[in-house]
Amino acid sequence: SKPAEAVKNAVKTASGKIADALTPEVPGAPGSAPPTVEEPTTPHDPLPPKPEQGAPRTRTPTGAETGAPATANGQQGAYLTTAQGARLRDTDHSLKAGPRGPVLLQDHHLREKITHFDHERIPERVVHARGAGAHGVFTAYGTAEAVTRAGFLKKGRETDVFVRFSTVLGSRGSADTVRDTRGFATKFYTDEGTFDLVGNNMPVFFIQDAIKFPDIIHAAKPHPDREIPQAQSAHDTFWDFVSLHTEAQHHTIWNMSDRGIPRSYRTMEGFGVHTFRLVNEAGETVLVKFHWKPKLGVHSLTWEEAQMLSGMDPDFHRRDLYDAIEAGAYPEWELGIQVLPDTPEETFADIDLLDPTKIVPEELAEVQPIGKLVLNRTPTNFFAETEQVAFHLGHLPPGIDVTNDPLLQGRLFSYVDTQLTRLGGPNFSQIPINRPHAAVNDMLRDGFHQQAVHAGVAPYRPNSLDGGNPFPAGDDEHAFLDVPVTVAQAPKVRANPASFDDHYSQARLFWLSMSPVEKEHIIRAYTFELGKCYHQAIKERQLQSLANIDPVLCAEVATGLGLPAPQPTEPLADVTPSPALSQVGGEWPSDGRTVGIVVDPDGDLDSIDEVRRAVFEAGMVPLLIAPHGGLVGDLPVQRTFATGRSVEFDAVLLAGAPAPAPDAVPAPDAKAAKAGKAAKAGPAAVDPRVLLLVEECWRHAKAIGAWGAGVTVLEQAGVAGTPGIVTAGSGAEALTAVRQLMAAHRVWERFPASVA
Ligand code: HDD
Repeated sequence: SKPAEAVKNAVKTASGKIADALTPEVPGAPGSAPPTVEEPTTPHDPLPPKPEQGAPRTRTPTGAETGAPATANGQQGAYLTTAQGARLRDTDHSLKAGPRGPVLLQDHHLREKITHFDHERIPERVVHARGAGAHGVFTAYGTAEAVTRAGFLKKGRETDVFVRFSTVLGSRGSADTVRDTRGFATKFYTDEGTFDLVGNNMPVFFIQDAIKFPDIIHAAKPHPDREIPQAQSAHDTFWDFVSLHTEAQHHTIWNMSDRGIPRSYRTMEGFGVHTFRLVNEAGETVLVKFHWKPKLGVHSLTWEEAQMLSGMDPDFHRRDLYDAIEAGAYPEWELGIQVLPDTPEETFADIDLLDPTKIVPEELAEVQPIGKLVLNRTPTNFFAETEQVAFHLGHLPPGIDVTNDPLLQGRLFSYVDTQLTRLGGPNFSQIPINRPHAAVNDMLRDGFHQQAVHAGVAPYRPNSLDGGNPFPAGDDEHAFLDVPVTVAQAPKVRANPASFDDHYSQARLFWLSMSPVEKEHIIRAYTFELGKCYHQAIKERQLQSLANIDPVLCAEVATGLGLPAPQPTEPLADVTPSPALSQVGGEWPSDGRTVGIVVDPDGDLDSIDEVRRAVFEAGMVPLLIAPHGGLVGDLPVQRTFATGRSVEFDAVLLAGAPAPAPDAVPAPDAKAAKAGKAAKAGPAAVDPRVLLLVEECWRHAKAIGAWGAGVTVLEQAGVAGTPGIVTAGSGAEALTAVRQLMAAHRVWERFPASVA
């Protein structure tokens, strides 16, 4: 390696002597001696992984650092300094010519502080701007080993992950509980390279070809003139597009269903949407669809709860995710795959697997669990992690490959492209949250925000000057395999396969798979959203699509809109419902759910602590609600009648009947008395805010339990004796009965259902 050494030394000593030093020694240079080193053919002296490739720093739910460096909080000492490390005496006063004088331009600290602040914001994501993230671990069951060579899916392998959940339409500051699709993007930091599964909580998409993504998003985002409405699909441009562009109808009915308003990120399913191709050690392939199944079941808010929460707690989902993890109620999902044969037609049971507006019903191809995801760490810094994380469908490990789904193909371009402006250049994979946990040895160099100090002189191949590094990996060295799928000889066209023309059969399948109460919710959602449109022609056009999905659905929505229901323009598809699509039915764990306990400070407080502990021991969050903050007895109050509202709780226990506050708005009876009418004799008045809480919980089909004086509240609210209302002899009994009701998520029979 002498000549190479000589070149390096020459460069180092530099200053005019380089040419002299180079001439006689460069191998192959005219007049030089024949080369003494052979062209390297095997890897040796590989460059070590770059120092900054370590895992992003994390901490446990209690805030303790996990293996973090000494600079864990991003700061390196006790004293305030400038960005250059000079200690500062004062950061509260600009440098002035005297206390009353003008500010001096020479104040470099003032300018550094304000300039940095001026540039603190980066562009929000063009879609999925509003999100919340968490770290976790994925453990493989090994059940996928037969169909994929992916190392992280081998039995028992544990892989660090970061998940970002999101809404699609709203801006960064918009409310969490709007009616929308939710993003479910997972970054697996596998030791064979990062794998991003960038999915949604719905298994289908509005469009079949990525070229239409700007169209659907322009239609769904706020109107360009007034920039309203924020984070809503209930407006003319959205319904204009989806009623004209009927391939969107399947995704749209999912949005109008309860799936559009999840109770929590923890209670959402996730879907990879597209069909992917897996390849095993033998080179054999299968087609798969990815599913995330939440341990807690799939649950939603009611529309009224969602609307109230948008005002009362716009951060409801973000808070819920954070609080659950901090409380140790770690959210869990199983990752599953539907395994489908890789045939030349790329269809299964006549379903075109390249059409992202179609599902494969689970009854036709079972979802087989292949691993478990546990989210167990909250981010340390929202911007550094949740905002700067960058997902991309092309981040694939060996064993997982893409298909020709035209939506997927366009996404392969879009995700890297968008980061160039959002994260300021091509080096976004060096941002801590995006760093692979596998060793990186690329030949990518320079660019905005380059963090690495690359050694070596030869970021090209082939080379001899860096010992031939980096070397391509062979098949047995975990190299990525582009599956050599045969590409059919066909003319170059801008066209879809004929099977993509079926726009209604699976929307109808979805509708017919719903329980009566879910159908009722869908009818109400369409009626609300179309009712918010101004253009009559748009409503009529959408009713036409509903008629093609199902005449009953169409008739009910038409009634709500006060319009005639049109006849179908195409024969109704003959479909077999898929019970797996319904959320109603089954029993689910109550981990991390919230139980409000209403107490009367002047009432019987004996069993309150015991009930509170029992709620906690059942893995749920007890929140004491009282007329005032501070303590009731010796128990801390978490919510007052001013700060607590029904929508925050999954169930309510009434331990007492608090009297109205002395300065409260008079109760209806008192008003009657004032008007000279006789007030009805009855039990002592209850604070109207407690009655409101009970009425709302009842309307939202939540379990309510009462004992002792609490029973009076049920009577005064007029809900005693109705389904899902428990009157018990003790707090312990009430909690047991309420927990049983909570297992079904809601007291479903309380919802009206006009459609069978
Ligand atoms: Fe997308 C973000 C999911 C189609 C272009 N998409 C984004 C995110 C999710 C999805 C979850 C947020 C990632 C994060 O948290 O950072 N997108 C989907 C799904 C689709 C889909 C499930 C269909 C099956 N997307 C889609 C198409 C295009 C894009 C067809 C463009 C042709 N998506 C983007 C984007 C975003 C994005 C503009 C915005 C921010 C980002 O990528 O990093 O590139």
